[in-house]
Amino acid sequence: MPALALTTRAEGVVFCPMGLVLYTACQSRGFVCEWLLEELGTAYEAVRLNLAAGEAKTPAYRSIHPLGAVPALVVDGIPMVESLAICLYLADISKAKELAPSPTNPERQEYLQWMVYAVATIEPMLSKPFVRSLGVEPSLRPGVATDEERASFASVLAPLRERMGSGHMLPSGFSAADVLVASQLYWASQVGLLAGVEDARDYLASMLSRPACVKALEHDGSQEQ
Ligand SMILES: N[C@@H](CCC(=O)N[C@@H](CS)C(=O)NCC(=O)O)C(=O)O
Repeated sequence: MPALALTTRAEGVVFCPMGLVLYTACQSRGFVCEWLLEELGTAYEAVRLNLAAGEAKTPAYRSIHPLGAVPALVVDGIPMVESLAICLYLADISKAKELAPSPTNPERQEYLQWMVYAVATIEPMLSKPFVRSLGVEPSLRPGVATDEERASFASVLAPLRERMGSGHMLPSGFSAADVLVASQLYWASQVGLLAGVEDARDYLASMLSRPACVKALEHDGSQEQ
């Protein structure tokens, strides 16, 4: 397969090398994929697109992500999109790190459940306060969520509280499910949705202190949009 050509703001044309290439943008869903890549400890290239400047809407990038959105992952020249699919894929190839239970492991069911729960059930609860927060000065964003939104958010977290209290989403310990759930909690904390949910805040603080997460967060804020 021929190498894909991409135009980026910084360098003009970039040819994707073989291996893992993550197309992302600062403060985007690409963060969760980058955190997982850091947990994997594998070599990867991150291409940071400036969404506001339209860098994701070029024909070249649309050959990777047809909607011109991030994230996208190119694996040995083959592109894939959707953050959840990318995370499921990365966790499955992380044999050495065991970030996902194998298909025959009894924990696989709960693992898949929390992976999907993070994106399909928790994430939609963030969207309204998040969109509202975009027009608000950063220091005031924690005040953006309404009482009703906070109460609804606490109710979708209720099934996770026992697991959060134990430190991990799976009984056996850290997995990609923690990365997915904690990423949603991280975004929720920015708009005040974790006010009063102490166990979620404690769990989030412990996840954010992981070296891989610290590194991904540094990258996530490394460029102004
Ligand atoms: N369901 C997709 C959503 C992708 C998405 O909407 N990404 C945003 C950034 S977080 C984006 O690229 N927005 C720019 C656009 O859609 O034009 C996923 O999880 O990957």
